[in-house]
Amino acid sequence: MLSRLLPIALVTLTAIPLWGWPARSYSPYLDQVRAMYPHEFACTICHAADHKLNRFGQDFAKALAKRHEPFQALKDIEKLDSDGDGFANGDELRAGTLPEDTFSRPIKPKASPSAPPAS
Ligand SMILES: [Ca+2]
Repeated sequence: MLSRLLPIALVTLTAIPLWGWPARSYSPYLDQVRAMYPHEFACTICHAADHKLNRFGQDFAKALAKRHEPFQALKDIEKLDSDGDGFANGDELRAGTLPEDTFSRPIKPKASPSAPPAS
């Protein structure tokens, strides 16, 4: 029985890569971003479609080269505005918007009418 199932198992396991096993990448830097900011960011936070670093990724890489520690490198670039949209990277990361995408911005809170003074 085992001798009959073994070839089937081998063919099945061999064919999995051909059918496209779900692609996953791993980055300790992405883990650090997710640990510091409460949003499910993806690899695209630092990488463009061609896998090259985007502007935010380049700023992070420069900071990491100086600090050699992802937590401090992210803290160092929180005040930068990598995409030039007028919002600091840290504000974008906390809001869940993309610090490398000019069209992804935090929503500004609407001005609320001031409460009448207490009498
Ligand atoms: Ca942005």
